[in-house]
Amino acid sequence: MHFSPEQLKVYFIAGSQNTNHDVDELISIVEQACQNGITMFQYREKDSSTLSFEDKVAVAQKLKAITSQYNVPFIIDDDIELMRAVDADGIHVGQDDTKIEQVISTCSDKIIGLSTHDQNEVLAANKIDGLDYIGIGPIFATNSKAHVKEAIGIDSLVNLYRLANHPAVAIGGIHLNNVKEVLATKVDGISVISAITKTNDFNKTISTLKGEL
Ligand code: 3NM
Repeated sequence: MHFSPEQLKVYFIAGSQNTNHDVDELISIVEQACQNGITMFQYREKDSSTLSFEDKVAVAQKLKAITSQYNVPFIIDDDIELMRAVDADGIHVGQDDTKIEQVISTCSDKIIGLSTHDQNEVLAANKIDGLDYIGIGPIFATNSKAHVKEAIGIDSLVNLYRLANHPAVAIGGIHLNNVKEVLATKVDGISVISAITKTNDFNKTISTLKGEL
């Protein structure tokens, strides 16, 4: 699938560790998120996840069947083999994951994203050809990720986004009560786990993350 920065607007991330290891719940949430207007989805099976590679392939196939019905790009977190097994639309890596150079050289046909947290990482990302977007975060404190870095806050987001020469999503601790401050920075998109996995009103949550409410 061709990448466009518009796809970053509401970028939902989840894996079974975010739904109490309940895969059916994960699939149901992704379907409702797609129905209510997410613009990108990342399958991130990590941290306390207990799924085997075969389990992940089976879940990813189901998730991809859903996202493709809604034309939502399907991205895999840090697993080139899984990405290839399900022919996902893209791959996202962090600084301590598979090296971005390896991802670029082997996945040039895919959407490619990289997480960044500070000025050095953004400046290094600027030099990477073939990178489609970066994540900047964590903006606020979050419990959704193991070994998460310290929150950087809105002012650092503004500075890092200004330095960046790739489209960027803000991530980490973004909820309905603070999303307006993040949207005011004019960053290309908002990326969330718990704002969507824990919502009981998908339409309101996703519309608010888009800045429509
Ligand atoms: N990456 P929530 S923060 C997956 O800073 C992830 O790179 C981060 O979850 C980073 O929206 C994060 O529930 C967790 O805070 C985001």
